[in-house]
Amino acid sequence: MPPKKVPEPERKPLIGRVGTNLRVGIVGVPNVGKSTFFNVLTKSAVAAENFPFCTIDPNESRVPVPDTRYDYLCDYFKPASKVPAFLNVVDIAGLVKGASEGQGLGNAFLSHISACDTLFHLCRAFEDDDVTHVEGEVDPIRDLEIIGEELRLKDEDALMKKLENLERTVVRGNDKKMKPEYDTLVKIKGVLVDDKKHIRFHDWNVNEIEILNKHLFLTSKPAIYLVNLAEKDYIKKKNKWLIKIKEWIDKNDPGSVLIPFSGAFEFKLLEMEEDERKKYLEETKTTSALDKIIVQGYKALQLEYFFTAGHDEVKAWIIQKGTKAPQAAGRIHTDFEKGFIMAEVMKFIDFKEEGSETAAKAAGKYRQQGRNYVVEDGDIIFFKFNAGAGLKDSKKK
Ligand SMILES: Nc1nc2c(ncn2[C@@H]2O[C@H](COP(=O)(O)OP(=O)(O)OP(=O)(O)O)[C@@H](O)[C@H]2O)c(=O)[nH]1
Ligand SMILES: [Mg+2]
Repeated sequence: MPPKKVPEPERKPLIGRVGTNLRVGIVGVPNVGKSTFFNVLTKSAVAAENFPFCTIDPNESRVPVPDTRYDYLCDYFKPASKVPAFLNVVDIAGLVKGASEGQGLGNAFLSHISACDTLFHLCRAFEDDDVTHVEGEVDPIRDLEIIGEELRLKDEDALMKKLENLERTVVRGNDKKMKPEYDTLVKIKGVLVDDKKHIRFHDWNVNEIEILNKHLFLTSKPAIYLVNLAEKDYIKKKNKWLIKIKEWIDKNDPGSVLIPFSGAFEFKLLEMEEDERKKYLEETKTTSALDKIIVQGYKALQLEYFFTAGHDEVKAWIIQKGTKAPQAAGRIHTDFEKGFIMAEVMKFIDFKEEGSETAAKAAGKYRQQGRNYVVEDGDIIFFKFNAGAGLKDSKKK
């Protein structure tokens, strides 16, 4: 009898860790401005000095996700409590060639990368003779190749160990239960070792994703490329490396986002008083790149949020993309999920256009949704649930 075909669900599961407490890790070769970027992004003050391997242990911080919808809701309700969504960011030690074999700071920080879910690949495209480069000349393409290869080698190493173990039980021990996992790992080997490709560049099916998510390989994590430019290049939006990096991404990591920024420029802005900053941005006709970086990082983590909004509180509740209404309700309280009855959903744009909750309701734009409703980013929701002792809703009075 042929094996039963499992139908593909309408929505493929996401590749990566399950949960909402996900992190973006900043990776790159040493001394390219990772900690400086971390500091300006999270308004922290971790050591960022001019010597390679200044960072050893990872630093973690969180930064609010900028969102004009959230700002609008806060302005409208003037709530007593405001809780935006946050992006968790980790500053990791620099990686060098041979890191997967213990060079530089060795293998420890590869486990730090492993604890992250998306990577900000930071590369240096600014010239500054005073800032040491471990590989000599400034060459972001070479640096990207080094990082890509180290991550791939590390995965190869982990994969081969897992395969070796499974070979014992599946091939020699005839363990049927582990056969699908073994077969998937053999397929991963084809991509990672034979084709020398990163895992995420293959179209995996549902069953394979389940196995990938058990192992969380480094090269299955999505990436965003951040190019650190000199301030003057950032202002002019010109740098000889930008096109080359874009071409490299199109070839090696198609679909990934490239964002140019300048650590020096962002640092300068941070040091300025508000008025001074405004004037400087007008003069240079430039804006900070940080908001865009945060938003893109958040997207790459495949996280979204819905809002609960009222005079007590405006809050962004973080969910994974594709979350259905009862599970979204469960983010607020497990009782909301257990006793879920319905979600009353208003699109942000409808709320804004109609001008109030009542007007949106009158216009029929406050929709009642059931258990199968997939929550969309930016939905404003009130949940109705059964708390054992009758109907309740999530609206705070
Ligand atoms: N000119 C210039 N220098 C920068 C810029 N960003 C960082 N630097 C300098 O580069 C040096 C290294 O910066 P860090 O932020 O510590 O670099 P890192 O990548 O965290 O380094 P490791 O932790 O050692 O891997 C410091 O002297 C910074 O002041 C920049 O945008 N322009
Ligand atoms: Mg550092």
